[in-house]
Amino acid sequence: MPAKQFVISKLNSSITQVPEQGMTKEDFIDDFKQYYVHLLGRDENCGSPFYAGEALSLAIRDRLLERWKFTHQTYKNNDCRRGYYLSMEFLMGRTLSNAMLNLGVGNTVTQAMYDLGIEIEELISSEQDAGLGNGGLGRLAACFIDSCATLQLPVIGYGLRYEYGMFTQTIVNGEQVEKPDHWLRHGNVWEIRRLEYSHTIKFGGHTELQTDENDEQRLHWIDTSNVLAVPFDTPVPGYQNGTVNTLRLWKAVATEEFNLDEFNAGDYEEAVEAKITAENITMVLYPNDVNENGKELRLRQQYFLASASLQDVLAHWTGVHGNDFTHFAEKRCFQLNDTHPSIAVAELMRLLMDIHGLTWDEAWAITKNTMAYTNHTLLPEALEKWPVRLMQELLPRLMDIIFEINVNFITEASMHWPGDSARLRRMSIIEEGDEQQVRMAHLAIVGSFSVNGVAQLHSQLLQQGLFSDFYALWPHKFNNKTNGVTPRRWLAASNPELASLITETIGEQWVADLSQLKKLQPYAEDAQFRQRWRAIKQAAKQRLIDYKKGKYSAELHLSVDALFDVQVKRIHEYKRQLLNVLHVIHLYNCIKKGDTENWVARCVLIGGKAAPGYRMAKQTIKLINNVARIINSDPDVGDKLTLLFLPDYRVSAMEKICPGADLSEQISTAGKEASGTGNMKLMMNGAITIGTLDGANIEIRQEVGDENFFLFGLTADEIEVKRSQYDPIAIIDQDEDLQQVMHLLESGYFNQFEPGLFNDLINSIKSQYDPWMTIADFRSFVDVQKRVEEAYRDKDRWTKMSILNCANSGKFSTDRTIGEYNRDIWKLTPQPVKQQ
Ligand code: 26Q
Repeated sequence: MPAKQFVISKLNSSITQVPEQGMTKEDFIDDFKQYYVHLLGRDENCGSPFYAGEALSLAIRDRLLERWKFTHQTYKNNDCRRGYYLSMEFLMGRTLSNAMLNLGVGNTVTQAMYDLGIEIEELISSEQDAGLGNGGLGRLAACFIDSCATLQLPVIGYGLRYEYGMFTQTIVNGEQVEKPDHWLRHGNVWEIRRLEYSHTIKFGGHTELQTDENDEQRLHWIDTSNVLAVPFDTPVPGYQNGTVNTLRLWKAVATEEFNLDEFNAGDYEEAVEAKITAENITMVLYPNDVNENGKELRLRQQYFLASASLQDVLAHWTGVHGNDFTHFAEKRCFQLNDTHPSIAVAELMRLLMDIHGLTWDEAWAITKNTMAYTNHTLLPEALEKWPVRLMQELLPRLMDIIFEINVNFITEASMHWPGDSARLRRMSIIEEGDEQQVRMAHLAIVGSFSVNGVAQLHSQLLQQGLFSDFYALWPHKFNNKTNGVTPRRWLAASNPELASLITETIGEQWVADLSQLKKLQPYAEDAQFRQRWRAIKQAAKQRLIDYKKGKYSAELHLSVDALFDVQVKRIHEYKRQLLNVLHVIHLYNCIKKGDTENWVARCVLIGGKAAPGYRMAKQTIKLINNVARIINSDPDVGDKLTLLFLPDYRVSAMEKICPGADLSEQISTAGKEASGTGNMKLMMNGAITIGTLDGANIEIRQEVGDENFFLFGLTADEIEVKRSQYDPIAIIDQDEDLQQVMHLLESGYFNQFEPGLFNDLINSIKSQYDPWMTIADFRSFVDVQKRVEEAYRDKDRWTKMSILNCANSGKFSTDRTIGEYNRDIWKLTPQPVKQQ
């Protein structure tokens, strides 16, 4: 902080009163030219849409900044209760088209660019995706902050500004090859660096009791290596409501450029080492991979996020209320996106006690009344643990605090279950064993007032299984919040043709109140409406074909009349892309046998990234590509069947895929997919789900009705009952179709020049210990796929189902989800902002 505050006294409050920005076509043309020519120094011969995109983005950003300032002012004036969404991932995708939509200037700006001879779509697609997330959890965070702004809730998103986001996937000889995603290479016009709100983050060192000036003993964390957290803010506009919230991402910067003494002594490597170590913290997003569990750099990232964000919130608090924390818990709350930021529980304790002088009891009362935790997984192997030894080295003060939290917790639990040491051992935050570990989920549960799962089944399974002891102790903490997706990006912006038809039919309110889509239901019976619906779907399929053909020069048999069968998501064994491949091989086998009566042409699209260290997932990609090569080049197949692997699946790819999907594959082993959100995007765009009773599929089926959903497979209960007698070999023996599929696979038909390549995959599904029980669901999957074909042959019936899926997708808006978070957990008051 500078000694003397800088104030422009004559400008005073009017410093922020800049001339009002016009919203007409001419205003956008003027501003565009100004930025393009004067700021970016480009002219008509630039040759790349990138700078035109930047110029337009800057013009749009100006309009957001105005509203941002007013929103800020409103929150400040009302001294309202606020929420903070802490997440290691925000998978934002592109910003421009979403910003235009939410500002309500889409048509004006499109026309303005058109007048300049520019196709807006070219500018939109020249923007880099902000891929700061792996998949569902990261995209959920992005959809959540969109809905918070739309509902006018005072919520800030806190995350990390990774220099490198999710890697870019290329396919070489059928295999995934990762390329670093240097998304900031050309700068990022949407972010604003705010050096003045930087904070210092400590690592290492040790703790020491010291006597302060009041003769009180205080613990000090000293001899630390420090790193600076510098915030970069991105505006988050609500849907046409004047609200603009903030996404604040932290970048790690060395506290000093480098050690001058060492530099002068000629020891350059030593001199820059500290800088490199510090700045590595926000260098790269970690892939979602159990092999990455326990890596020190990941813990540094987590603590860096938690500490910077909490210091930021506390600095803002003391700026208004001084050191009086009496009402803090009434005014502030934190939502932890999985356990990734859960070290925040201990960090808030540390800051309140060591920096702000509160007692343990005062600090604990605040912590456990302000933290709320969301769980996103049922896979026990995915639960985060950190070796105590590592924590002691890297975060000694926090480890002390965690031990003390645990002692208090175990004392409380043992009063509930006296003498039940087995249970207490199970529940302890510290796992005993060869190496002591901190169980982050337990820390999050003990330190929170709310624990939620992300779909009904998931929340129920958490209470009955993974967290049953905690549920028995604190049933009131547990609740469900079924996920959603934002209809602005996933319908209004990505599928403008369908959006227009919907608006023409039921009015425009659905965009901010998705339950209105129900009004489409009667139109399923209207032949003329169905025809328009179908034409839009066909056109979207054609665009998808054009897009793909542009990417692959290969001669592909792609027709809009084929059933577009889509499975896009991270590649993981539990998501069972393998089951999909088994079905494709089965269809191929039918064609080869001439068993093609009533054939329905099908185009199977599979996309997704495998974590770089996940062998089975990478082999699955290779298998898909090998099978695709054989099928797509077999003259017997023609246009009956096409299999395509879509490389580099990401947010902007899904925006193109969604509108053109007919069938949505949601085929995880029941009880393993916490919720799923791709299922919701596809449903909203009129795709019909083929799915197991897993995650949010169950609620999708409930909403749309059994007759508009293709259900197959064992239930979560049946899976667990069957597991002990699971005998995939016997199942194969009794199923001729499956035998033939396995024969093709095992004979090396798809890897003639790569013998043995798929042995691990084959062995895994044939093993009686296959946790994902793929073979168990084969027959039921193939049978229901036949019913899919039957339905697809009847165009009217299919179109009705498609309309009904969209019409009943209202529940899956994040506006509903966030409304529930707010009603049950955050309890924030919406803050209307004076519209400009
Ligand atoms: C853990 C340790 C080390 C490095 C990385 C990680 C890591 C990173 C990301 C672990 C998990 C994730 C992401 C998980 C995720 O996306 N889960 C999905 O969350 C969605 C939103 O709730 C659900 O719909 C999906 O069912 C769930 O799989």
